[in-house]
Amino acid sequence: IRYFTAGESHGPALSAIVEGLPAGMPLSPEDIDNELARRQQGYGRGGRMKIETDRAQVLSGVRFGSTIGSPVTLQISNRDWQNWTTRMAQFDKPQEEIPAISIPRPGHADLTGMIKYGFNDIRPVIERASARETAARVAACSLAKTFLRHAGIQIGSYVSAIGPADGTADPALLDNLLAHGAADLSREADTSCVRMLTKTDEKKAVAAIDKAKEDGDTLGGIIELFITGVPMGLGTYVQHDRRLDAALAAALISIQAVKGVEIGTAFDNARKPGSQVHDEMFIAGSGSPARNTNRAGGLEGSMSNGEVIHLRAAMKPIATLMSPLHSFDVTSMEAHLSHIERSDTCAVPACSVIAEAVVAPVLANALLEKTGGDHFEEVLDRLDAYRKEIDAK
Ligand code: EPS
Repeated sequence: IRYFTAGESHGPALSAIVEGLPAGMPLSPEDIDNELARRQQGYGRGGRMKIETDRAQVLSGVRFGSTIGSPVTLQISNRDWQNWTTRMAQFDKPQEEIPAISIPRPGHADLTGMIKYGFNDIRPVIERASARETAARVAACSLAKTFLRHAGIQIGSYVSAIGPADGTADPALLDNLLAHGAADLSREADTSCVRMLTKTDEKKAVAAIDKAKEDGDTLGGIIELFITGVPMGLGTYVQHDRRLDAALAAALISIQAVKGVEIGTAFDNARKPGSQVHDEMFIAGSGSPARNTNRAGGLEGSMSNGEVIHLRAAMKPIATLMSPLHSFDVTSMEAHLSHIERSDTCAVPACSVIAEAVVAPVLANALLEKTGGDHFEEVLDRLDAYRKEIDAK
């Protein structure tokens, strides 16, 4: 499965082409649009989310509620486009001069982007560097997420920190929510406006966001991602570019503002001796191998090891500050406070939904590499046979 997205934040639409899904996979509009709606939630978003109601129009690759093996084209309209037809016109030159944005924001793509692409205006950089692009990605990846769900693989997440507000879940609560698959965890997190798991944590996070907004500041945070139902043996250690841990980390880092990824308790593990890190193996009463801990986060030798996959991602605070930082004007080369435009105070809850999305094609590809198959039933039959083979060992 591979996909591309296109579209500017304030252009007419975002689009995506997704190729490589097996034919015959059941797909409903809700499989895509529910993920788009989840991505739009979250306390701390700015005015834009009040304008948009993201829905994907399917332009190819689906017939009578099933994929047909050909590329799927998805399109999401930008409602805000109607306010930008002059500033973002594709061909018509504006009647009056549109002032260039010339003061780059520290932490954004602005300065390097304009120099690299030869612009004297930051606008074209903002338009594509914007996290609005993630709407197209979530739509594209929702197809892989649906594929995995049908294959018994569930992806879930919650937010464990927003700025200084810690919301790390109680391990027993987490185990409970993961017991029947990671989708339960996400359903629970979705009931909170910050996707945290207790009301006390939610309150602290909301207060932190309110304070940041009042100060003209922004907040980042930490996302916990869990994937359940992954059979042992997806990915491989035999070649660098087929390592599942590397591909999952790359997918998460590709999300705008994500700057750190951790697999299991990797950073904690680094400070401890091996005897306190590696997850010991036992033979359970049922006769199958079992572990009491999962510090490796479900990945050993760059392969899934049959345990729950646990990834953590760190999102930096958004770079557009209403109380701007020091910068300079690229036209006059004089010191100036950085450019301000409408933005979010915090987008960590949305980022957690995006994180769920972007890992889906990675896992779906690892699964397809194991099973092969052009038709969905063929894939499921082979997966079923593989699961039985593992269980029999
Ligand atoms: C974003 C800036 C804001 C966010 C946007 C990401 O948009 P605008 O400039 O239109 O106010 O709302 O996120 C989305 C539009 C979205 O759909 O998530 C940025 O600069 O990254």
